[in-house]
Amino acid sequence: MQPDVERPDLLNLDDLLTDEERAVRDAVARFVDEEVRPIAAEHFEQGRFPMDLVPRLAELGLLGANLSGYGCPGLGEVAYGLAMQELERGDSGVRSFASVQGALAMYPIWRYGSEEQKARYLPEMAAGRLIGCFGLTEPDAGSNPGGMQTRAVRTGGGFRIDGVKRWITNGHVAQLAVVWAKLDGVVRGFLVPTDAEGFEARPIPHKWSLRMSVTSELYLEGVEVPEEAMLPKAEGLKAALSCLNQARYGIAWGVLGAAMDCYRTARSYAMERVQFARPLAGYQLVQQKLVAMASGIARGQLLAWRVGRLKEEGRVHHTQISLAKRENVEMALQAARAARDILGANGIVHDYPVGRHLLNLETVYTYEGAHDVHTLILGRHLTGISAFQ
Ligand code: TGC
Ligand code: FAD
Repeated sequence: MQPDVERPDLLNLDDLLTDEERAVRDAVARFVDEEVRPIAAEHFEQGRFPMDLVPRLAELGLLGANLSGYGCPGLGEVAYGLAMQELERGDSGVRSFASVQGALAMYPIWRYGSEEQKARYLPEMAAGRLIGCFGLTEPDAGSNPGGMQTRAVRTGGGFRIDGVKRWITNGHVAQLAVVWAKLDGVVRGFLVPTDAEGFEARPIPHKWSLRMSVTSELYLEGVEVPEEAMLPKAEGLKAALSCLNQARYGIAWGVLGAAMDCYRTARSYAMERVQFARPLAGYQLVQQKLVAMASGIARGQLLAWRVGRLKEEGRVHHTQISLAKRENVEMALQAARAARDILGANGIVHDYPVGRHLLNLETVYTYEGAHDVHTLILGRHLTGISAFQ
């Protein structure tokens, strides 16, 4: 069978998917083509997240999509990944919204919460009526979250939390913050309503990346929460890191969507744009760039698919997720740069999506573990020697 050069799918990987997975992908693709792509450039320029997409994401089952029970759809991991791919084909900010809501705010409750916490929050979050955020990073603790300064102390009926969290996606539109803080020196997770006294979320202005996404700083000054606000089963940094695996997995798929959009745009532009009496696509140097993009996407699709199947079998190791996040984000960033180049001056305007993807991917390269942090995670795995310090 002739491989699909337009999607692209050079290895006929479509054959590895079930009918249900293809149906999920195609439904999300339609939503993105009809409701996200037409508004993405304008929202990016204005630095606004389109909140009216939230009920639509919920209707499509994209909030907590791979979680089961409590109103969550229970999608398989590959179907979930394909949905993230399509969302990020629209914009990394839309994928980020779904990642944070599902993988970083709902997952810790689903995995580490009490029955009461799950029943109270998860159905509302899956329906998009309650937005969550995930506060791990601090001004002085980014790659090294173990160095966090946020502290919880026991009070008569619960805990008092003090600290600052920075770079928090959805922070000032969330009703619930999952805040990681040290209690007696041990990292614990707390469910903090954002209208609690002493809690304030401030937007981080002047971003030139992920502009179609809300990014905030969280201030907690003597915030009092009851005993039931602590996630009972989350003890130690390991619990917070396990949530990152969920989000990193979604990113490994998501960036394929950004790369595919860059490839498609560059390919069709190169076929039409004539310079020196031939279409750009007829020059060897341009073909080399298109081939590098399509080959990178094929490798990335295989990698994401394999990690997805391992995750479905409950056998995935977090270093395999690091491998997929690291490889695929770098591949997508290279694809976006090549596409920007092929479009010439047109690559720098929002009439085409490639510049927006390129700028977004600079954030994706850094968040959820900076590229080199994943290098060090994998280096430690290969050698048994930590090079973090
Ligand atoms: P380390 O000694 O390595 O680990 C402590 C314990 O945790 C275990 N562990 C993990 N468990 C599950 N999943 C993982 N990914 C894990 N990584 C480590 C580890 O085995 C150990 O267990 P045990 O039983 O021995 O106690 O801890 P460390 O302090 O040396 O830190 C390691 C390091 C650097 C890898 C970690 O801190 C790290 O991953 N740093 C990067 C921080 C990061 O990614 N932050 C992301 C914030 S959230 C975000 O960016 C959202 S963006 C929005 C979006 O997703 O769209
Ligand atoms: P640093 O840790 O200061 O790293 C800076 C550079 O130093 C990087 O290149 C890094 O690779 C390198 N470096 C660090 N340590 C080492 C080392 N040991 N050896 C070699 N090189 C090293 N966080 C959340 O908790 N929740 C969110 O919702 C969230 N959303 C985000 C949204 C956006 C738009 C952005 C930009 C960030 C978000 N983050 C969030 C924060 C993100 O996870 C951090 O930015 C990331 O973990 C890196 O931390 P840092 O920015 O402090 O960089």
